[in-house]
Parts: sequence; structure tokens; C-alpha cells
Amino acid sequence: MSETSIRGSSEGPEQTDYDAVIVGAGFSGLYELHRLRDELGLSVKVIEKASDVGGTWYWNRYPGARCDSESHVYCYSFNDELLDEWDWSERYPEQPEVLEYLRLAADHLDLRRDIEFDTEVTTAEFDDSAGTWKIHTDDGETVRSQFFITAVGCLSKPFIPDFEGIESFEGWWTHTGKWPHDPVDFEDKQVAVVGTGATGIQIIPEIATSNPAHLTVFQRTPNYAVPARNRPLDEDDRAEIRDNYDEIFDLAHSSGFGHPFEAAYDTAEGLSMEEVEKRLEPRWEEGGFRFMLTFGDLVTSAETNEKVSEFIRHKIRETVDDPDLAEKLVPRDHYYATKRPPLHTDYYRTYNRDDVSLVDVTETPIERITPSGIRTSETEHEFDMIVYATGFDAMTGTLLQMDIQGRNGLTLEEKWEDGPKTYLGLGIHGFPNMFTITGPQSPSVLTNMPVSIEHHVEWISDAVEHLVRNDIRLIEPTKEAEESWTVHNRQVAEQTLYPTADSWYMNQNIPDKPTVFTPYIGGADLYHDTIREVAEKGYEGFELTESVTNLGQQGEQPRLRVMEGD
Ligand code: N01
Repeated sequence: MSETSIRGSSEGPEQTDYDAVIVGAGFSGLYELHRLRDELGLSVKVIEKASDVGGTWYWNRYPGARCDSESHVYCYSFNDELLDEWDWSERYPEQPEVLEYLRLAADHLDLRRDIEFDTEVTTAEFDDSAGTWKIHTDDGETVRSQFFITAVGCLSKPFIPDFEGIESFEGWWTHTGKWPHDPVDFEDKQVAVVGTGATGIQIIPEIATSNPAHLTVFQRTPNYAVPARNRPLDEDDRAEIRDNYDEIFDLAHSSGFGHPFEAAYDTAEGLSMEEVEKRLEPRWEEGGFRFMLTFGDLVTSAETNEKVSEFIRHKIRETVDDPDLAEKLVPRDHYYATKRPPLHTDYYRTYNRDDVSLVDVTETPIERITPSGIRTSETEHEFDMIVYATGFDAMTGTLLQMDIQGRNGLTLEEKWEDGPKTYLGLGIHGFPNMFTITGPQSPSVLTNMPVSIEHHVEWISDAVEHLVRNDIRLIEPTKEAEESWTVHNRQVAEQTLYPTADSWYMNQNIPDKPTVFTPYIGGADLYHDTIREVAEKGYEGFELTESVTNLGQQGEQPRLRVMEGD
């Protein structure tokens, strides 16, 4: 049924051609494949490193891995049958359930036949003369495609600090983002967890209740964790959700953070602490990100933020029995939510157990990993198992790892030497016909991801359709548009408290990465209006090229057509 006809490669018989190649088969890659293949009739190939669909939910299968967005909005909204077919069991879905949901979506939409699993992109290069992309994979294959779309997620390149002696450890060790598929047994083991970000805060209570001989947590920066208040969903909950799906998705898709709720109050400025507590307490009891959205100016007003931060500090002190330990767990060096705010289930109470202890590595830094454990400046701790919950080379790490080369061989690494530069987080000057789903400088990680993913996939698919219908060969952001978006990104971030924290939002968790605020903080609602207007104005800020002859191509230019009708 596809009428696509991108043909005419000069690369020889081994060459395989597609209209679009998508990298990644998580939430974004799956939906993009469906849109381009099933709605536009294009020939599409998805290349996926993992052995199955799922993206981040394929890899992050550590105990306690759970989504911090509420389940009924952590899903696709575009397909009513999928919505009808699927029921979430809990307020926040656990990793196996999200993975099962994505498997169901892939099967329901018959997506697997166009996904090549267990395959990694090693290089993607734009061929100036042909105006197409050549994508090389680790199985030695090269495919040529008109469009190159990255759907690689924002947190998919695990990061382990370069501790001396890390390989010498003779026990079992792993990073949470590379968790094994077989069950891991902590019983009677001396276990270490390094890192107390959102992941560490999820896994620590799970390990503590798995009967280890002892669990030792290595903390560098305490975090402001807020109770998730997870609970099973019953039939009444599900019926209510179903009855209100349209309203829920309308709200989520038009909100500033992709969740179906907005801030309850404008500000805590000028309020007494008693008045602030009166507003915060019910949201604390409700749990989840609703707490974060009590006051609308949380990340722009130091006064509001300090009041909310103090409220959380008080809660930590109330929960942790040992006052000295409580003080170590109380964050003071950054404003709440300027590092990604974690949700927790029993995190602080875990420290009341006799079989759990905390090492503050700001007091006693990790000096090296030894064959039998971790040596700090104070002592050597012996372990059977070490879990690194040390985060990711976020937002740009996976893109840079792919060795993407644009016009005239310019590499993305060269282009982004001083930090990412994009237009709208969707395209990059010098890299024609390449789109980045939830790329740097788009709201992505500051929102409920499936909502941002749907907006991006739909925008990209509409752009591709526009090009194909109008016989336009290339789309590329202009240098000016890219510069102006990059400056705008920085200026918006500077109006907030975010740049005051050392965080992966600022790239500061990775040595030698340029310090720059990477997602777009102008609000998902305004952002979506912006990208819609750009499209309505004929893709303002993008250069659209009808022919590649100006690039020096000789001979026939490939053409593709979208499916008409049905
Ligand atoms: O990673 P992180 P994460 N010595 O970078 C510490 C998403 N997520 O995997 O804060 C000692 O936040 C580091 O310390 P510090 C979510 O977006 C989503 O926890 O840099 N410690 C920190 O404590 C999240 O933000 C969900 O001082 C070192 C920790 O390691 C993102 O994933 C669930 C160190 C890393 O924290 C990443 O979270 C979980 C060193 N040398 C995660 N280097 C869901 O909602 C680093 N650390 C599904």
C-alpha cells in the first residue's frame, strides 16, 4: 500500500534504502514509526540497540524502578483502542508494567516487523551530494535514508564515575541502567549503593527490604524527596479515568509540564510559614509531582522556594530517628527542584533500620574501588555487591555517541563543543533532514515525557508530510534561527533558579561537559504554541530546499510520495 519510491542509490547492490530511519524503539521511536509508516505510507526502518522495544523501560529494570508520572497519563493518547485495551494497576506504574504496555503497543500496531533489534548505529553521515543520510551499524550494514530521526531518549547513556580500581572489584557490580534480566539476590550480602538521585532513592528501600546483611549508601548530595503515595488502582479509579480521558489529556497536553494539573497557588512570597504549611500540607498528603506544583513560582522565586525547601527539610527531620543522620540527609546546597525532584516510597524511614547506614562522601570521599569493596578517606568498606546509581550522560550523551556527521563532514561533537545548539530542540543547522525527538533545548525531561513525545512526533510527521507533498527535498534550520533559539534558551533558564544548582540539567554531572542548561524551561504549553506557529508559517526559521542540484549532485534525485487516501 505504500507508494514510496526513494530509489536510485549509487552505492551498489548491498545498499538498502528507506524514506526514514529512526534510532530507538521506546515511546518516541514506536510512535514515529507508526505515524510515518501507517499514516503517511513511507518506508521506515527503526534501529534499536536492545533486544526488544521499551527504550529506557527495557534497560532500567532495577528493583523499585517506577515511573514518577501518574500511570493514566504515562501512555499514548493517540489511539483509543490502546486506551481501551490497557488498564494500569497502580497510581505509578512499575517498570515491568510500562514495558508490557509498550510491547502491547508494538504488537497492536504491528511495529516489530520494521524494527531491527540488537543493532547499534555507529555513524550517521549526511551525504552532501545526494542529500540523503548514510547510516552505518555495528553489524557492518549501511543504509541510506532521506530522513534521519533520533528517538534515543534523554537518559540512555549510563554514567559511572571514573573511580580508580573499578574493574578490580571481585564482587558483583552494575549500573542501574544496565540491570541484568535475571533476578539479583541481595540476601545476606554486604551491599553498597553509590548515588542518591531519583534512581538511588527508588532502589535503596527495595534493597533494604531484601534481607541484605547490610546496606551502605554512599551519598554526595542529599536530595529533596517527596512521598509518591503510590497505591493500587481499583475499578472505580479506572472508571473515573476512562470517563474523563478527554479532559485529562486536554489538560496534560496544554499544561506547562505535561501533567493534568497546574500550580494551585501563584506564590508563597509574603506568606507566613504557617500559611505556607497550610497550603503545602494537603499537597504533601496527595503526594507526587502535585506537591511540586503547589506554588507557580517555585523555580523562579528564591523566597517561595526556600519556604517549600524548609517544609521538606522539616519532614525529613521528623522521619529520621537519628538527628545527626537526619542532618546528613537534609539538603542545603541547592533549591528544591533545581535538581530533578525525586519521589519516594519509604526512603527516609529506610535509614531508621539497623542494617542500613550512610556514608557522606563529602566528609569521607571515595578514594578508590578495591577488590573487596570501597575505600574512602576514612576506611575500607567491604562489599559483596556494588550498585552504581550514578546517573546518565543526559540529553546529548547518546546523540554524540552515534558519531553524527552533517554537511561537509561537520560532526555533532564539533558543533556542540560549547553545548548543544538546536532550533526548537527539533533540528540542527548543518544537519539537514535530521530531527531529534525530545532533543536538547526542548521541554522533554521537564515534562511528563509521553506528552512531549506525542507533540514532537506529530510535529515531525507533519513536517515530513509537508516536504513530501510539496516535493521539497531538504529541511534545515537556518543559522540565525538556531542562534536565536539557543540564546532564548539560555535567557529563559537565567530567569530561573535552575542554573544555581550542580545538576545533570546543567551537564555538571559529567566531567569536561560544558556547563549549560540543556532542556527548555520556557513551559511546554508556550513551547507547543511556538512549534505549531512555526509550522503554520511555512516552517519559519527552516530553510526548505526543493532540489539538491545546488549541492552538486549529478543524475537522478530520489523522490518519495506519501500515501493518498484511506
Ligand atoms: O541519576 P542522577 P539518577 N561520587 O544523576 C551521585 C530519571 N529517572 O539515575 O547529586 C559519589 O540524578 C550523584 O551525586 P550528586 C530522572 O529524570 C526517572 O538517579 O551529583 N556520588 C547523584 O546522587 C532522574 O533525574 C525515574 O552530588 C556520585 C547520583 O549519583 C534521571 O533519571 C526514576 C558521583 C546520580 O543521580 C537520573 O537519575 C529514576 C561520585 N563520583 C530516574 N557521581 C522515573 O520517573 C555521581 N554521584 C521513572
